[in-house]
Amino acid sequence: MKTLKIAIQKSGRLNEKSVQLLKNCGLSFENYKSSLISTVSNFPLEILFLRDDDIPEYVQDGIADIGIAGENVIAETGVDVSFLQELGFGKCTLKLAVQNHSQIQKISDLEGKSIATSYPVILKKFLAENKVNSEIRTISGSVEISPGLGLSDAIFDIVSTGGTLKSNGLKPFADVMSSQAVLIGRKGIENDELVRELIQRIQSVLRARETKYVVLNIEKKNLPEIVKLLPGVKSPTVVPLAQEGWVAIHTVIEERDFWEKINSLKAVGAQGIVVMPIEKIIL
Ligand code: PRT
Ligand code: ZN
Repeated sequence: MKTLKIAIQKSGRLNEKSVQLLKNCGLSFENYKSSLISTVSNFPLEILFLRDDDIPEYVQDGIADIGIAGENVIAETGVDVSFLQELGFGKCTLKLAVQNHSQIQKISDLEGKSIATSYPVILKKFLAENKVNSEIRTISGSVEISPGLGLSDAIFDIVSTGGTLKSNGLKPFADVMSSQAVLIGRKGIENDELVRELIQRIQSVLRARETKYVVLNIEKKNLPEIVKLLPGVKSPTVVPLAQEGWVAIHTVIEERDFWEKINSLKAVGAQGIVVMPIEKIIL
């Protein structure tokens, strides 16, 4: 039987969540920090642990069939791959930033200035789209210290909390690209049966992440009010309680309007509300 190969980051910001996602998909494997390859025992899959920068090209060239990488790295390497699934972690934004006291306030102010970055390809494209000519200084790390050292007038870098910019006396002034971790595949691999199976499993894990399983007790006479509040995928499950006139309701609530929903459920008499995480939702 054919074995699929997936490339994930060996260590760094995407490693833990990539490993966790695969484990939540029911895949069994040893996560040896020292080895480059791990074999999944209950699915025809091999996991290659690589530097994130190498993953897009390895996938494009077929060394791995699929891979998990940040959209920023995929855009920077300019590969031709299929986007299979957004994964909702590793979220960040590529921003232009300058020193707090800088005169540069808008993109056109960058004309003739120098910008330090580890993402020259994305930056070059952005500047061309905005018809601005700047000098791009490519450096591989610690981009944020470059203006303070007098090495550049601005920087173009990844920002998530903004803490690093702040502690280096920098302020962002333009968002260029938002990014998250995505599952990519070699062109055409999306039709592969094993890949389709894996994507389905990933989607069921992602869906579950956005929802909570809720059990609550309610007087039977309040049932119509409650059902109105819980449109859900299907009607909620209603289970009679030993106490006459009372029922328990089992339902699924979306994380994003969770507190609002819980408060309105309480307002119509819901009691003993128990909230549980959901592992998978298979449609
Ligand atoms: O060793 P390897 O090459 O595999 O890893 P790496 O060191 O190149 O990458 P790594 O692990 O730092 O990041 C992997 C991916 O995580 C990136 O390509 C992004 O897609 C994503 N990501 C999400 C981030 C951040 N958030 C992030 N904050 N990557 C880097 N950062 C940096 C940022 O550059 C800044 O210097 O973290 C610093 C702190 O950011 P603030 O704004 O939270 O202070
Ligand atoms: Zn890297």
